[in-house]
Order: sequence, then structure tokens, then C-alpha cells
Amino acid sequence: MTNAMKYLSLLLGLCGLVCFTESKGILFPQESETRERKSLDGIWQFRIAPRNDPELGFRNEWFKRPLQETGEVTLMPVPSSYNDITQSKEIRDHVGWAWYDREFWIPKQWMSQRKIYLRFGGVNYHAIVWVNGVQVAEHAGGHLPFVAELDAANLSAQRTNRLTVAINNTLNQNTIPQGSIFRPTATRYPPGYFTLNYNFDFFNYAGIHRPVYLYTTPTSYIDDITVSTNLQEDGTALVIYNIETVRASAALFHNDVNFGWIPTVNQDGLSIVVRLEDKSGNIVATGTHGIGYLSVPNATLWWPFSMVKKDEQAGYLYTMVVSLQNLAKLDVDVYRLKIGIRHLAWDNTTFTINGKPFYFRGFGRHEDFDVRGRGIDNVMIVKDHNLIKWTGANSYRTSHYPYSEEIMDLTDELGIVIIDEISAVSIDGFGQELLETHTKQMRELVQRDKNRASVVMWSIANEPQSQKTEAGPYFKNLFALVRELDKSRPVTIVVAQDYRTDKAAEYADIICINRYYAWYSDTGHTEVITASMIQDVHNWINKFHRPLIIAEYGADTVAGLHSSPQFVFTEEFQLEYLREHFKAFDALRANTTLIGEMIWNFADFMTGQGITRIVGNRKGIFTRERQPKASAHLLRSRYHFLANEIDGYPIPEDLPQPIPIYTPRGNVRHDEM
Ligand code: GCB
Repeated sequence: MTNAMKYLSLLLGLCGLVCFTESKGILFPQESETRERKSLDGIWQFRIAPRNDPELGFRNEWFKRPLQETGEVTLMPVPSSYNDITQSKEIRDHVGWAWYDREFWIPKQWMSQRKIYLRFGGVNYHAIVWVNGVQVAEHAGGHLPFVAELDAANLSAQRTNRLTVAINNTLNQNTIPQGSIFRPTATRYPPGYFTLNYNFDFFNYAGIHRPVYLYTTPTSYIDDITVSTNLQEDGTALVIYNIETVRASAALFHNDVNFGWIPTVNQDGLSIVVRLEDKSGNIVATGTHGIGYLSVPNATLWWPFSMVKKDEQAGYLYTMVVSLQNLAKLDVDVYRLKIGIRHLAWDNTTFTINGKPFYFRGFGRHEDFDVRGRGIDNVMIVKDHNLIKWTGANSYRTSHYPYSEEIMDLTDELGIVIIDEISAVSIDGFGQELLETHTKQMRELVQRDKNRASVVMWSIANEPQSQKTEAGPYFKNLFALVRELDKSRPVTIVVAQDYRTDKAAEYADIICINRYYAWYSDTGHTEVITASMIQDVHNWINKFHRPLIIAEYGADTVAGLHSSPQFVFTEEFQLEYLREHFKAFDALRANTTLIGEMIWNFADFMTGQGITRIVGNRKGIFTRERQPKASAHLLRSRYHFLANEIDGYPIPEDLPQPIPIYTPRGNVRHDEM
């Protein structure tokens, strides 16, 4: 091994960079001088399978003909959840197969010297895809992308092509998340009656939730890029990268990692050139290997927005331009990846970003909007992130599933910190098959989000039945897997169990707990909150000696409902409930390794029907229409006070100065709210 190689392997080990040699990349489709992209979003044809004959579409091969020729169809926007688009209760509550189709054109020039792909950003839960009647893909897992390479022999540039998608939202004990079909035998039920039961607290929206793209690459192309960043002691930034290519010329090169520094130019004459450009397009570093590192002196670091004085430094992103070139130095393929340079570190007491302790002040959220359900909508996602910045929050958790790549682009760019959670909500059972599903989804998530600066932590589950003995080995395995995939970020789990009985949190780098004092226990008694929370957190920290985040606390609040003195469900109650928590958090952050507080929830969201939910979960500080409840103003004061105290971030002019808040000792300083 040469010295350079030794140095590099040391670096790779230190930074935990992992080469995904066995799996195909899932780079977001983009246009470049060598790639083309076509959106298939729009209004598609749609039909649900009959409840009493769920397999009819397969038996009658609905994928072989236009959907409108095999029965009645309705119009369905893509992306969106199908549930709230029509006036039909049957469609809203449908469980089982639902069918979509549309036609599309392939440009003539795509038919030679190119590879053509079809990519779905997310379809909940199980999807089967046909093009011109031929199956091209199948994927399970509702919130992660998948891609199919299309065979040109099955496409036409002379006439329209047909895309058919069958999706199924049925969950079982080995899906993530889990669910079960309830088929009562009692004669009072109508024939064929069944329901899908699940014990997570959000509506099981179904549909093609995220954009659908057709795109091309050249026949030799950049398949995957893995980047990790690091700061050396002298302040020089290192960008460590691994580029995987697929070569057309010889099977030998198919899906091989190009260990570029051994032969810089491979036998097929192709080589990799990397350049890092700042926001103005200046080249700040270059590389000529498939695996390597770029050193960037005086790098502009990626910072959460409230940790920098100037807005333009928040979420600073460089562009890594990767090109695969031929012997004549002409670009065969080019891919541009936005990356932020930042350094994460953690130990038993702290978590730092670029050397500064980071205190998470944020939210649990949902991808949930009126009418669209979980379907991505640019209007809503920009509005949400404006509101997040307005509150002074610096972070959120993608509770309880991976959010769309379009959302993650925003958090990277705005400098909002993300705890990236997989869809394992409320899981139980912990058998081998479940572990396999869980592992597969974790791999896909890390593969998708590994290069994102805003993602600072992986969350491998929310509120599993982690008091059960089987949960111990199950999560021990999963933590080990995620660390093997990525050593550059801490791994957490969000638990709701007691510190004495939990079997999973001990494996986490940072522990997250959810607590609902005065809501699910001692309902209405806000006077128990502060002492209970303080004692509880002390117990966890004294036992596990880890940084800890309160990942959820909250109270259902119906906007416009008032009561003095305060009473559950009123805006006054939510205010009081928050104030009592703030006292606890301030006492804890002064004396313990509490490193964050995240309220449940950012906004009201839809749930299944139930007597504890008044048309959805109302714990939002914003309504589902994104209007503030009284609590939004109180939380905003606190978050801005913290941003000012911890990061020196200027307090907005429209907030009273100094902000009414509690001192770190938990005493009221200006309690005017
Ligand atoms: C929780 C869950 C979250 C629920 C929340 C609630 O602990 O993690 O999914 O929505 O409680 O409001 O009950």
C-alpha cells in the first residue's frame, strides 16, 4: 500500500465512509449536458379494485390495456394521496389494490445510445409497475424511491406508450410499518366486511405520493456518489468521495467501483474528474480519482441558519461536479451533487456541529396536507419551511417515515437540521422477517440521504414495544447495521418506555424519549409536568450517560376553543402545558445532558377515525391550514430566545425584548404571555 492509499483508508475509516459496491445508486434524476429528464406528473386515470374481488385486475390483466377499456375510471392527480380527492367514502377508506395508468411519449433521440429509466419518488405501500403491459418494477416500502431501467425494445418513439401502476396499502406484521386485517366472523357484519387496523397515529394515506420521472443516462454513466465531509485541526475541510460508475464497453466493468488512483484511466479509456464549485461557480478543488478526497482551505461551512450572522452562509452548499470523461477529455456523463461541508461530533454528553454544541429546538412533523394527503406539494412545503424559520426552530424529525427528496433539498439549502427517521413506527413482534424488511428500508434510506448535510442523525424507530425482551437483540442488530452503513452520523431511537424496562435505547448514541405528562397520564394536571419531566430525564441520563432529546411532548388543542381557567383541548391549556415544560427543559439543559426539545406537533394532521381524535390529531401549534394557535406565538418566543442566547441570532423586531421566558434555573423572568 502506498502512503497515499494508507492515508486514504485511514480517512475513510475515520469518516465512516462506506462504498456501496453491491447496490445500485439511487441518485436523484437530473438534467445535465449528458442527461435528460421528463416529468410524468399530472392527471392520471384511476380505479380501485372491487372490495369483494381484490385480485380482479390481475386476473383480467388490466395492465395489458388502457384502464378506461377495462372499466370505469376516475381522474387522479399524481403526486397525491388518492384518499381525499373524490367524494367517495369507499375510495377514502379503500384497503387493497388501486390502479393507475397514463400514456407518455419517448423522444426519438432517446432510443439509441442511451439508457432510459423510470423513477418513483415514493408510492405507499407496495407498487407493481408495467410499461406497455410488461412488468418493469416492484417495490415495497411507502416512502422511499425506486427505479426501473426500461428496455428500448419495449418502447416506441412512433406512438404513445402506456404506464400502469398497481398499488396496495395493505400492511401486515412484517411490513414497516405494521398493520393487520380484521375480519370479524360475527353475523351482524355485512358480508365480506374487513378493516385494516394499525396502531400508529396518522392516516394511512395511499397513492403515488411523490414525483414520477423518466430520465436518461449515457450507456457508461455515474451510478452513485458517496460523500463525507470533515474538518482537520488546522481548519482545512476535507471532502471525501467515492464514485461508482457503470461501464458499457465490457461486462468486466459492470457495476465495478473505479478504484481510480490505481489506474487513473481505465482500460476502456474512461476516467473520472471531480471539481468542487462554490456558489459563484469558482472551482475550489479538483480530483481525478474514483475514490479520493478534496481539501478545501477556508471552506465556507454548512451551518444551521440560526448559527450564522449572515443569511447567505446558512446551509451553504457547494456543487460537486462529477464527470466521466473519455481519452479526448470529453464528457461522457456529468452529474452535479450539492454538498454542504460540516463536521459532526458526539460523545456521552454533547453533540456538536462544526465544533459548536447544538441544542435541538424543533418539531415532530408529518407530511400531511388538506386534500393532498401525503402527496408532495411545493406550495405546502415552502410554506412549512417558512413557518419553521419564523418560529426560530432549528431542526425537526422526519416523524414517522422518510420525507420526500424535495423536502430534504429545502432543509439542506435553508440550514435546517434533520433527524432522519425510517417508517418503523410502533413496531412489535421483532421476528426475523420484520428485521429483514426493517434492514432493507434502513439501507435504502441511508443510500438515499447519505450525502445530505442537513441529515445529522438516523432514527431507526419510533416508540417500538421496546420493553419486550426480544427488542434487545433486534435493535442491537439494527444499530450495528446502521453504524456499518454510516459511521459519520450518530444513530438514535425514539422510545416511550420507562428507563427501567426499555431494552433498545442502551444501543443508541443519543437517546430520544417521548413524554406526555398531564396529557395521557394525570390528564389536565399541568402542575405535575415540571417535576415529573425533570425526574424522568435525570433517571435516563444517570442510567445511560448519553445526550438526550425530548422528541415529543404535546396536547391536543382545538383552535378557537377557550377556557379560563384553562381546560384540556383549549388554547389556554396548550399554553400552560408548554410553559410548564419550558421550566423543566431550562432546568435540565442547565444541569444535564439534555440536548434538545421537539414539540409534538408542528401542525394538526389527519388520523384514522377514533373517539380520541376530533377529525385528526390536534396537537399542532399550527392548524392543518397552517394558521398559528396561541401556542405558536409562545413557542416562537422561546425558540428565538434560545437562538439568541445560544447562537447570538438576532431577535425578530416584532417580538417583545427581552423575550418573556424562563431563566436556566427555571424561574420566570418575564412571564407576560
Ligand atoms: C406519540 C406518537 C405519535 C402520536 C403522539 C400522540 O407518542 O409517537 O405518533 O401522534 O404520540 O399525539 O399521541
